[in-house]
Amino acid sequence: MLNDTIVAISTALGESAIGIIRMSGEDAIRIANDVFRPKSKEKLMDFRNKELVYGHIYNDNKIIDEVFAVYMKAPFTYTREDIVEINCHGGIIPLNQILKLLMKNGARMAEPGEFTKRAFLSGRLDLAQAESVMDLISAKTPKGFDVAFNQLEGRLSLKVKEMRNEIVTIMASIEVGIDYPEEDIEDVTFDEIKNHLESIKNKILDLINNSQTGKVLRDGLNTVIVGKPNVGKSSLMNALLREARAIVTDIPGTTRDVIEEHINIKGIPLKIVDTAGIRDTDDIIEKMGVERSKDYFNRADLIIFVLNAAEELTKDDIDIIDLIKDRNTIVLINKTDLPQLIDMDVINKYIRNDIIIRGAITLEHGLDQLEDKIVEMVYGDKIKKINENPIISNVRHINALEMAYEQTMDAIKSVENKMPYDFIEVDIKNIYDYLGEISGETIEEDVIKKIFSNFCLGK
Ligand SMILES: Nc1nc2c(ncn2[C@@H]2O[C@H](COP(=O)(O)OP(=O)(O)OP(=O)(O)O)[C@@H](O)[C@H]2O)c(=O)[nH]1
Ligand SMILES: [Mg+2]
Repeated sequence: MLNDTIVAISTALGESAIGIIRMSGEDAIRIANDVFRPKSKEKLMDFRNKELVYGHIYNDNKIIDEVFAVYMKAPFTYTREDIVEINCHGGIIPLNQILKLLMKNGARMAEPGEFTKRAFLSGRLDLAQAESVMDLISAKTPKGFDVAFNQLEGRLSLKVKEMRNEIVTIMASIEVGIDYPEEDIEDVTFDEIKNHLESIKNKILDLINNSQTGKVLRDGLNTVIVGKPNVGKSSLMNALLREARAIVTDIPGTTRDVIEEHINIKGIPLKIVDTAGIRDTDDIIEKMGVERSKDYFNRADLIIFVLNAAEELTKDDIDIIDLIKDRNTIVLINKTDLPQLIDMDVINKYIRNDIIIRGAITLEHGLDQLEDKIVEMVYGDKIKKINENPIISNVRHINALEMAYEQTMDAIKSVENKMPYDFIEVDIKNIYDYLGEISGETIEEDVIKKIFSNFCLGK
């Protein structure tokens, strides 16, 4: 199917000033010459490569629209094929009429992602880069866009290529071992292989560690505010949102249901959830709220646990402390503007000092520190490493890296146990293949199909 000429509307349908129709393939220029009449010369192909040309689209002798057309000659185009783009008026009628006309003249309607798929199949982009195109388009935050853009530029691909080259080197050492078994080079070779494998293992691990950040930058950090009733959870939600979203009263048990909102804190997208205060209660509605709180709590990436400084710790607090023990948590000790009754000695017994923030949310005290803490939680001490390494957010890439990591551990074990060379070689070949899945060098046809079918039409 690679030889036919495909066409699609590449801009969003609606009422916009301009809409773009893109056509790619051998017949693109022939079809364009049939329907487009430039104002100043005979045909589109009489103009310079990539020159924007003014004229009209004709169906037989009837003008359909006034447009600009551009001819991009292969091979220096997105698909590496001849491409013609037509900029027409952005309404549904002109776009659809021109699309139909081009199809009548021999173009086929493109499948979703087919332009990018051709870019991949022609070697213009590798698979990771092709996938980033979609992430670029669907990015919801500037940081998410940056991550995708870096990937399009090929930073991940380069890293994968480096590792695969290193594996080729290891394979060469193994071949030496296999080819000259009688020589006394065994120990040297084993050491050498192990060093290389360790280095690869660390590189893969760095990438995997960054992927958590990548996921957050793409989907938002799932943050849940918990605490017993009346400690100031809804007040915190409102303060972070900078609007009075949740109802705040001095009656414990005010929030009965969960409230979700999306916010951006210092460049990090958060999905923030205010929950019903967790306590033992007989009120049936409140009880349901408490159950839902626990549900959200279990799925959170980050928990903000709020305590009231103006009260002694209660059993409800201790119960929650128990729940958050192994979780990613920030503890806000709120209402520090009131006389303090909370016993810090007890708190310090249960909670690490570096995750505690003190403040008075109604006075906006501590809000800034809390926001900084959230940023720190996301980037952690990885800030430097993140800059050195590409951030990965694509689940398929993360899975491939995790498989490659497992295989590397297996290979290291085999080397340590001085297993036969051909045995070790199998593990190492697997690492090579899993890494190759990221760039698309070792991947099944149907996986590729599935990836591109998730694209939008016209991309
Ligand atoms: N003095 C003082 N009062 C505060 C502070 N933060 C919240 N409050 C008050 O505490 C009361 C309860 O606040 P909420 O934000 O409704 O508490 P909540 O944790 O959402 O309570 P539930 O929804 O019942 O679980 C309100 O009267 C707030 O004005 C603070 O920092 N200082
Ligand atoms: Mg509330």
